[in-house]
Amino acid sequence: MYELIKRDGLAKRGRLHTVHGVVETPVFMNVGTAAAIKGAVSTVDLKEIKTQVELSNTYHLHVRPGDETVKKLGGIHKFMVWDRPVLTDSGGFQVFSLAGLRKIKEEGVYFNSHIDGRKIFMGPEESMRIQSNLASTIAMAFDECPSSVATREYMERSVQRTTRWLARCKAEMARLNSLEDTINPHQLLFGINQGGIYEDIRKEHAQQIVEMDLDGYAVGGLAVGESHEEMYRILEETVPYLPVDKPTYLMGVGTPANILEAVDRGVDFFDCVYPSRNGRHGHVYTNHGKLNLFNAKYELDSRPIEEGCQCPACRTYSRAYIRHLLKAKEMLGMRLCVLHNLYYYNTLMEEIRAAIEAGDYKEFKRQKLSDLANPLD
Ligand code: PRF
Ligand code: ZN
Repeated sequence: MYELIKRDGLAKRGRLHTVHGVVETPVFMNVGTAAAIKGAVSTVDLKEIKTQVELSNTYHLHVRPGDETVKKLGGIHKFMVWDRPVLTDSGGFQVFSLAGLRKIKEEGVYFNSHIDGRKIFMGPEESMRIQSNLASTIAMAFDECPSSVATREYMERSVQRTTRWLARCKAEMARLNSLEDTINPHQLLFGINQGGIYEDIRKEHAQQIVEMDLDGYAVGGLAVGESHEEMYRILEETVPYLPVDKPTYLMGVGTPANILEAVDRGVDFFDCVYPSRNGRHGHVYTNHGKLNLFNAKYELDSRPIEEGCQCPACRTYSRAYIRHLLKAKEMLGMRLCVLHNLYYYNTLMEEIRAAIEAGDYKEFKRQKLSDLANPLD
């Protein structure tokens, strides 16, 4: 059940009640593709860095260790020892971005595993069964994320197929949720809007999927190569057709600035690999932009990554020490950077929620964007 607590312009402050607890929105979900946040971050750490929702991938867990295995071990929550909400992406996007040779048919997608090359088929029913075995809190519909350079003709046919796939997802999810041995019979299903940069296709698709009355709606197919301005324009043309009284999720986005802009256009769920991937490369977020800790100017810098930050890295260690760890390829270096970055994102979302509650979002956004664009040193 989603509660819309407050609106400030188009920005939404909401609360999603689930069987695994409450999600305060806007929220940034922390990406743990294969049931692990890359960078040696444990689920004990996640609680300390204010993670609300962990995100895993159907495709990866199906390939390894196998969703049947996870089911035998009691589902993903027991498996990874995480009692808060988990969202699983459907596999559609990962198949398109990772798998080798693939063939898209009406029934689903035929592709080769990126681990051992073996042939795999995944369609809407398979994706729902895998996600039901994993027993995540929120399952995502099986969609096609067409290339950013897809023609209008391709996009139209792809989106129509994604709509037919969504109807199959909904029916299969209802069936699975009613079975005796389903671990989470309250699993939620979010639909995904597609349509690339074609506003009329986006709008028509949004209207069709909203009629299907799902638990939440995602905007997919963005941040796949189009400009930021184009992404903001598509959000302005699409989000108004999605229900305000359901979660609105922008998949795979993005930078702090992208999130600030998307919240202002009505989005309240996000996920992105940036904080963990950048952290593993020694790139750390601050309110005044990103720092590259490999830079020589931090060699004798005894300050924390960000003054005042209460994350496990900043409470204890200096830029100079973390830089040394990174250069010496000590795992702790990466780990501290990832912890800081996720804490930074999760704290940014906390500030966003407070600003919306205060009815002060526009001014908050203006100030944040201005700070982000002005490096301190
Ligand atoms: N579909 C799915 N997952 C996704 C996307 C999508 O379009 C994107 C696009 N940025 C990220 N993750 N299922
Ligand atoms: Zn920090």
